[in-house]
Amino acid sequence: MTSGKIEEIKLQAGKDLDCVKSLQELELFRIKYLGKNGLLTELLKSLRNIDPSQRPAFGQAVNLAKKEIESKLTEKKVEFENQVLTKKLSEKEIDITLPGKRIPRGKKHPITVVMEDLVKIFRRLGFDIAEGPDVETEYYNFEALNIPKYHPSRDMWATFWLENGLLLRTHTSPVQIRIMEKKEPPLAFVVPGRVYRRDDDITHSAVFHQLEGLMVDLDITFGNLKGVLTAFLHAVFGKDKKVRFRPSYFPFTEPSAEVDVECSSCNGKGCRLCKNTGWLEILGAGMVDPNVFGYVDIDPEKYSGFAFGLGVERIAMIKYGIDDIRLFYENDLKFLRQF
Ligand code: FA5
Repeated sequence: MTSGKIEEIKLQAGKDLDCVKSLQELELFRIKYLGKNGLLTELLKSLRNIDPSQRPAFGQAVNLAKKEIESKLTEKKVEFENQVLTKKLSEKEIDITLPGKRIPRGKKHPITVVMEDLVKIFRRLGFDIAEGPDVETEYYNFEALNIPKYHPSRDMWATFWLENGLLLRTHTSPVQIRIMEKKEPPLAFVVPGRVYRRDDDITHSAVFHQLEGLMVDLDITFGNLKGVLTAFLHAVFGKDKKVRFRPSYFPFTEPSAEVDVECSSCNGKGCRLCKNTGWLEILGAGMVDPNVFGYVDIDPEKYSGFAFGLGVERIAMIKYGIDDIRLFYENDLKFLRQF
């Protein structure tokens, strides 16, 4: 095997390439010279039969020839592709006077809109905004809220547990603790946020939003709680919508209450959505339990406070007359465009 053979192949390749008339023929050319069993590939394979002292020089010469042929092939390919494109463009006229395609503009999700409206109402009532993490510790989500380990009330929140004792917060109440740890009364905060529970039916979603509220100061009473929440409910639903406060239980508030609004689907007559009660529960509330103040070093003899946690999806359902909470999260554009 000599370098003469390489020159011979290069010469032949040059002639062959001149005769190539299309991209398909170019592919056949590539296979003939550079393919798995192509002429140059075969030459490289024959290296093992050559005198070892001549191998490096021969190998280099074959690789050089390969590169030359490859670069000519690429040139030719670009030439053919340009020809094809020019032909296509000349056949198909583009009417540049036609109007362009309109790209639809995105909008805020209805839950974002409702959340922003609710926060605005509380801003007007003098509340500040705070936020906390979605991944919480057991301490903030339960313990410091007066829910010790193995306390049956932990079952009120079907929890998604993570590793190392962490969890996805089941409510925005842990942020109450984070605020009170850092700040001294007087306090008035709302906390918008996403929360997580192992729940799934027409009024319960596994991921949903709450707006937590906390007010702590001297002489705060249940009357203040009722006054603030009534002002809020009037601002959201108007003065005519029926609402009711009813006694309830939360480990971190005493006394506790829940607030229901007349069902939007049946106007209080009773239906599948309100489980025939005529009411939809929108929030839990109460006076901060003195035990909770104990965890954050606030003197319960001096200060008192109220807290509440409202379900943003529930309020959106009542406002817009939606009878299945899961519709908010199916990403059906036909549904979402209505807002
Ligand atoms: C709580 O989460 C308490 N942290 C609320 C609270 C805060 C009470 C401060 C006292 C003081 P509850 O589990 O009831 O409470 O949830 C509050 C509201 O969230 C409910 O009234 C309801 O409107 C909404 N909610 C509860 N679970 C779901 C769910 N799976 N999907 C959608 N909304 C829900």
